[in-house]
Amino acid sequence: MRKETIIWHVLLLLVWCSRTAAQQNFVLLEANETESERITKAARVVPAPRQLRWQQLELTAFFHFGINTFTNREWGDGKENPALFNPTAFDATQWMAAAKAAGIKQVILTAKHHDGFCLWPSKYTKHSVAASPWQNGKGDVVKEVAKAAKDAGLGFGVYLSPWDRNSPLYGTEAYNEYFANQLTELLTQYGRIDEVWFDGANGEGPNGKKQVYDFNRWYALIRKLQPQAVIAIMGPDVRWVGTETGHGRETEWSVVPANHMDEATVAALSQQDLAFKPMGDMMGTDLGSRAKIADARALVWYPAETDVSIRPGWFYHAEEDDKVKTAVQLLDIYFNSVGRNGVLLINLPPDKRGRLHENDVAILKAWKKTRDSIFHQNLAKLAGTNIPSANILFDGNDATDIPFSEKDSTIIPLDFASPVTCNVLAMQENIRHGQRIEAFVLQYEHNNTWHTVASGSTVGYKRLVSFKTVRATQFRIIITQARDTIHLAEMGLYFNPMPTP
Ligand code: FUL
Repeated sequence: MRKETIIWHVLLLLVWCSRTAAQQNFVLLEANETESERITKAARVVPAPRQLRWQQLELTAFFHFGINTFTNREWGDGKENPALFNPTAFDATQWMAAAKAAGIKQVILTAKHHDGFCLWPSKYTKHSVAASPWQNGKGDVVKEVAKAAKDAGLGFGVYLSPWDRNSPLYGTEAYNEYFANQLTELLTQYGRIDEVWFDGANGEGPNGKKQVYDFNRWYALIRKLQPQAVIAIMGPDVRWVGTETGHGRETEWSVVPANHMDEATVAALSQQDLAFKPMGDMMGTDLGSRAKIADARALVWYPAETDVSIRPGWFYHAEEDDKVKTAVQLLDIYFNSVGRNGVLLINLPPDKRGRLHENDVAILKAWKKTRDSIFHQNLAKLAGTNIPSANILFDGNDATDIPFSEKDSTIIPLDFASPVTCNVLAMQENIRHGQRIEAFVLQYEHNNTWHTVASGSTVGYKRLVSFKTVRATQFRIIITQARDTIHLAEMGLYFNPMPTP
C-alpha cells in the first residue's frame, strides 16, 4: 500500500471512531445484535444540547392570543375582519411577571393560529395586526412579547400554524414558500428564538386540497437561522406527550424507536443531530421499553412535552373566568408532567384587554406557593448514608452525579438521627449520560421490617412520586433495574402538607 493510502485509511478510521465514540441523540441498530447490546446502545443515546437546555426549563407557557380572543372562538375560519383585533390595555410585561412568578422559564406566543391572522405585520399578507386599529395599525405583538420575555429573562418561542384558513395559497405548492417567508420573518426580526412549535392540523384549502407541508424545508431554515431553537411536536426535537390533560405517561422514555432511519438518512445529516421528525408509534402507553427496542431499527432522543390549558379553552373566553384550574389541580399536573420526565407547557390566554385575567394571575401565584411549601426543604439532606460524596445528590445541580455501576440492585440508604415525616420522593438522572433507570422502590423500616411505600419505573430528567405519609428513621431507595451505569444527579424526600388523595 502506498504511504498516502495508509494515511488516508488511518484518517478515515479516526473519523469513524470519533463518530461512534461521540455521544449522539440517535443510534442505528443492527439486525443481529443481542438484547444486551441493543439496551446498552439505548442507554447511551443522549440529548442534543438544545434538547438538554429545553428539558432543564421544566416549566414553559403558551400564550394563545389572536383574533379568536375577540371573536370568542377556539378556531377562526380566516374570514374575520382584522378590525376586530383591538386590545384596550395590552401589556406583555404583565404576562411575563405572572409567568415568572409561577417559576415559568420560557414562553411561546401564537404568532399565527389556524385563522391565518398574523400578530406581526407580515409583508406577505394583509391579514394581520397592520390592518387592525390597535396602535393605528403600527403595532407588533410579536415584537412586544419577545422584548418583554427577554427583559424578564425568559426564553421565547413562536407557534406558527401550518394550517392557514385565510391564505388563498393554502393547498398549493406556493403555500410552502409563503410559510417559509413568514417563518423567516419571525426568525430574523425578533432576536433569539428558543422554540418553534408546529401543530399537526391540516385542513383543506380553497381548492379543496389538503396542503402537503414541506416540513423538511422549514426545519432546515430553523436550523440555519436559529440553531439553538427546539422544534416541537411536528418537529425533530420535542414530542407531543399525546394528551391535553397535563398528565404524561407513568413510564416515559426519552429514547424511542425511530424506525424509518437508516444508513442513508443518517449519512445525509449535515449535523451530529437530527433534523427530521422521528416516525413510529409516539402515542401508545409504551414507547421505549425493552420489547420496543428489540424490534427497533434505530433509536432517537425524543422527549415529551405536556401541554395543557389553565382554562378549558386555549383562547380566552369570559365565561371561563370561574373555570380556571385550581392550584391543587395545577400541582397534580406538575407531578404528572414535570414529575414524569416531561416539560410542562401550560397555556395562559390573555384577555381582550391584552392582559392575563386576575383569576389566572392569582392561581399562578398560589400554585408556586404550594410547590414551594413542599420543595423548600429536602429532608434527605439530613440523613446519614454510606455513600461517599452523597452531598452531590442534594446539591440541586443536575449536571453533577454519583455513578452506580450495579445495574440490578443499587441500594441508597438514608438513616436519620430522629424520625422524619415525608410523602414525596424526587429523583433525577444526569441525562447527559442517557436515561437508564427502569425500576425503583422506596422503602422504610418499621419493627425490623422493610415496607415498600413507593415504586416506579422510569426516572429520566425528573421523577416525582407522591405516597402516603410515613414517619420513620430509616429509609432506602433500591434501583432494581437499569440499562447501564446509573448516573444519579439528585434525590430528595419531601413533605407535602396538603397531599391530594
Ligand atoms: C391544537 C390546536 O388546534 C389548538 O387550537 C391549540 O393551538 C393546541 C395547542 O394545538 O392542535
